[in-house]
Amino acid sequence: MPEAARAALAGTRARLSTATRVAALTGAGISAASGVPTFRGTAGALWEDHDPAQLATPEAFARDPALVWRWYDWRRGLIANAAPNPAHAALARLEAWVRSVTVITQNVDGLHARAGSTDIIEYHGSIWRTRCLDCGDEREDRRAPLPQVPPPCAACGGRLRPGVVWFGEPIPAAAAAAAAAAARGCGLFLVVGTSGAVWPAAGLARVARESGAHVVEFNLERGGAGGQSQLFIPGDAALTLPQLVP
Ligand code: BJW
Ligand code: ZN
Repeated sequence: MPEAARAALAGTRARLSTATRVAALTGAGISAASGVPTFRGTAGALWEDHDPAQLATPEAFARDPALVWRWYDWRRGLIANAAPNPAHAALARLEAWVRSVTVITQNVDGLHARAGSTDIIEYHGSIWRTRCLDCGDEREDRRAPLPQVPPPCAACGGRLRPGVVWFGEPIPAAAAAAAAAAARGCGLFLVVGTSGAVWPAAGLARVARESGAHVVEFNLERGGAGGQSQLFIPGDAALTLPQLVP
């Protein structure tokens, strides 16, 4: 690890030793080492010639629900067979060090919970939830693969959609409020494996910084904290986060 990164780790460790509230904003990069594809960049491979960011839209779903459901079914299978990696485990371990650790995740994969984190805000929803467009029924469904794609609503037989947040849709109010409160109330704000391309999640680092938090970014390349990070720790989060929380 380069000297600058080593110094950034030491600085972050010093902050951790006095912190009482830590918040971590995580993105697809934290699950990359678990084999879950990211959305953007070289690691984000196309799926059957489709750009993932183009599929995660209400327009794509309205145009071709079967296509979008096949993509989600494929991802559900992938995630069901994936395991949390050492980066998820390090954030879970942090709870033994710091009184309050809130994980604000943009990921829908549920891997933070499987790693043992207990205070998780699923900012963009969950791939394991469904919502009926006809009767409003919401429930968890962990079957992977789904027996039928698109799946029918178990309550009314109507049309289901994945319980996630697509472009142009609001962040669920409770998640948005809890994330803003965590960003405002923490002394240390970790930004892990996100491109910072998607709002309003991308604005949370600024909220934290303006409320007095120290902001530290973990990523392959700097930028996910939108210029708000005081420290940057380069590299695979599955290697760097465990060095912060051994
Ligand atoms: C590693 C690594 C390793 C890799 N270790 N690092 C300005 C203000 C507010 C909103 C907007 C705005 N401008 C535009 C908007 C609208 C829009 C938006 O942000 N668009 C941008 C593209 C410009 N935002 C929205 O529409 C949001 N809603 C909204 O604004 O509502 C307003 C409203 C109010 C009232 C009524 C109605 C509307 C909703 C956004 C929803 C995003 N949804 C998705 C899909 C979720 C479901 C699913 O998973 O299928 O969320 S899109 C996708 O992007 C997904 C992700 O959570 C999200 C962020 O991606 P992430 O996690 O950052 O991943 P990548 O792939 O981009 O980056 C990976 C990073 O990891 C890279 O940096 C790598 O370097 C790094 N990395 N390997 C460490 N091993
Ligand atoms: Zn229904």
